Amino acid sequence: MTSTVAILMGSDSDFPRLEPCVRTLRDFGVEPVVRVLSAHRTPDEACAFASGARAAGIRVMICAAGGAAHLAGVVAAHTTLPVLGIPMDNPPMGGLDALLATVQMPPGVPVASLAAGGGGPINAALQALRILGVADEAMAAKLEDFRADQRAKVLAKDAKLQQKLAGEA
Ligand code: RP5
Repeated sequence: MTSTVAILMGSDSDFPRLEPCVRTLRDFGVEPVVRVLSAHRTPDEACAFASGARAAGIRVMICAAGGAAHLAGVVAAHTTLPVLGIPMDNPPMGGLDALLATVQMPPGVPVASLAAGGGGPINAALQALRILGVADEAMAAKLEDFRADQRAKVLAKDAKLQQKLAGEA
C-alpha cells in the first residue's frame, strides 16, 4: 500500500506524544510512513527523504521536533509538498522555543505550524486529511461525518450539563 502521509520526528522521545497523530490517520484509513529523522543528527537522511517523498507517493509531510525545531523547515526546503510542523512541548520552555523555530519561516519556504502540545498532533493529522480531501471525495465525506459526530457529542454534553444545572437550581 502506498502511503500518502509521512510523519517525521526528530527523536524517538517524541513518539509517545505523536501516537494520537498516527491513530487519527489510521481512523480515517490512512497508514502513514513514520520515521525518526533529525535535521541535526541525520541531516543527509532527512533531506533525502524529503527530496524523494513526492516520487514515493507522499502527498503531505508532518514533521515534529522539539527545542531548536528545524526539521519541518529543512524538509520544506527540500520538497514542494505541504509541510505541517508540530512543535514538541519539551522542557524547559514547554514548546515555545519549538513553536517559534517551526513557525517563523523565511518568505518562500512555507511550513504550516500546529499547536505545541495538546491538540497539535491530532490537528496535524486532521489537517493532512483535509489536504487529501481536496481531491478525494470519499475522504471529504469521512471528514464531514467526523465533524457531525463531534458536534453531536458536544451537544449531548451540553444537554447533560443543562440538566445538571437545572437540577441544582
Ligand atoms: C529534537 O530534540 C527532537 O525532536 C526532540 O524533541 C528533542 C530531544 O531529543 P532527544 O534528546 O530526546 O533524542 O530534535
